[in-house]
Amino acid sequence: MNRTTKQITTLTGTLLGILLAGTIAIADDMGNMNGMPDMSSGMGHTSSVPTVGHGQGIVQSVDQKAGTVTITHGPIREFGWSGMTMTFSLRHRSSLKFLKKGEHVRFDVVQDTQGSAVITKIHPEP
Ligand SMILES: [Cu+2]
Repeated sequence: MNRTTKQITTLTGTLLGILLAGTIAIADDMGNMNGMPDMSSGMGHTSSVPTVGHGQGIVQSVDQKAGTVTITHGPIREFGWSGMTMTFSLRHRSSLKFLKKGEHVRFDVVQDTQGSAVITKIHPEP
């Protein structure tokens, strides 16, 4: 083995080392990403508590632009909420056009990951 070959071999070894280090770093990143399903399964665990609340109340206002409805609602047992007036987002904005001020409604509500209340179903009380 002459000197030049030896240098090349050393260089190749170094490059291989860098590549391997890079591969390990990527593997680490993926390990972190794999942590995300763990987090969501953690959230799934908390869903043993009912995740859908059932409410009824009176529409105070509808904001078509914001896609929200403000409702004075009674207690929502599933979340331990007492009655109050609050603004909800609607999962299906199209439901907004059926709502008007003063209307009595029943609705299903969930909490998104930020803890905001989102109505998934809403209909006038018969
Ligand atoms: Cu409320």
